[in-house]
Amino acid sequence: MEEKKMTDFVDPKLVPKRKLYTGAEIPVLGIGTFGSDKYGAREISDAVYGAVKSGYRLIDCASVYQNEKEIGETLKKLFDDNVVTREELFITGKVWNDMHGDGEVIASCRQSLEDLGLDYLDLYLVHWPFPNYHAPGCDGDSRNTDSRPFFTEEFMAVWRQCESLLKEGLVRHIGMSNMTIPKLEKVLPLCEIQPAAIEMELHPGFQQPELFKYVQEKNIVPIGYCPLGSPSRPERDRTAEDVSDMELPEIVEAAKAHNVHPAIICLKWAVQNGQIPIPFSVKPKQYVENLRCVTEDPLTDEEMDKIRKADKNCRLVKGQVFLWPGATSWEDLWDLDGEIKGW
Ligand code: NAP
Ligand code: SBI
Repeated sequence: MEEKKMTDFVDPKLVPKRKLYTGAEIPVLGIGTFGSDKYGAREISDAVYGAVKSGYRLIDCASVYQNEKEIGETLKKLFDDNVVTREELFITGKVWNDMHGDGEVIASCRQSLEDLGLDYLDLYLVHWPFPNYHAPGCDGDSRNTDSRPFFTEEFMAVWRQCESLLKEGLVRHIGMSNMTIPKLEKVLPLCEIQPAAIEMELHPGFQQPELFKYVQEKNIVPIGYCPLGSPSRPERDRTAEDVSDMELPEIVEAAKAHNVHPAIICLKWAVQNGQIPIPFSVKPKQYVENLRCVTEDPLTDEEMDKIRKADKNCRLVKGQVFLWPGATSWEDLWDLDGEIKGW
């Protein structure tokens, strides 16, 4: 019994929290739920059960992951089994790119709430800042001719719906994902309700230092996706030049020094750097060690500094399937020269 306790459970009270600008608390690490076209809905919802039982309190969901119904069944079981109460969990949802129209954000959020069996979400994000759709599981070359670039007015129409969700009490915080500084400069002054959190790709090989600093200075909490460099990501999100974070010498060296898997170093670095990483795993050994690592044996300042210098500026989720007709490269999505590309 004692050994089971040691290996399978991390006391959630020992997991540090961060405060959102409302004063609400969010755990410094959560579990992702995107199966990368490799893991099915049932496998993921079972992992959510195991993860919450192990001490996780933050769950990163999205309608496009196509598993909210199964996760809803899991949540019901967790509540029925008295593992956790709704108020102890922090659940994020996201509106997908094909639901940006008039009333569609509200309809999509209501659908997610119904599927998840909840009456509110803790955080609701605009998944991508443009209304481009491609079918789940499509390949990297697929393009939708109806795709559109970012327009401030169109984004703000989406955001107004998020604001109304918050005013209605269906969500407690709202936020954005896959933003850039030029886009934030356009929209933040127009927000009646500021984003509480922004989800962005963050891992040792892609640290986005300018965007990260910008977001922190605005008192917005940065949630880091692909914190381990997403080793199981779909083929469409792979190129020959991509770095493998867990093989970076600085990560491997620290892993040896701490006698842990390189994944653990990526997560310790993320949390000590002020991010909220949301690593995915369906494997109990992995997801338990991922959570436990934030409660013990921190990296030294010297290790943190070495990892900071190991940044390769290597974006993994390039988003090329969202390109609009006339766009030339996935780089057009990310405003690299400070300008928002469009028609
Ligand atoms: P990730 O968390 O960086 O990588 C997940 C993979 O890492 C797992 O599938 C597993 O590979 C491996 N792993 C996990 N823990 C490990 C450990 N302790 N030791 C060794 N390997 C370990 O990448 P991700 O799933 O792409 O991203 C995480 C979450 O971020 C997603 O699930 C999703 O919720 C969110 N996300 C959001 C956006 C957005 O646009 N907002 C985009 C991407 C992702 P194996 O399965 O092969 O063991
Ligand atoms: C999907 F289900 C389909 C496409 C897709 O592309 C970019 C990466 C992403 C996302 O937006 N959020 C993820 O977790 N993965 C994704 C997911």
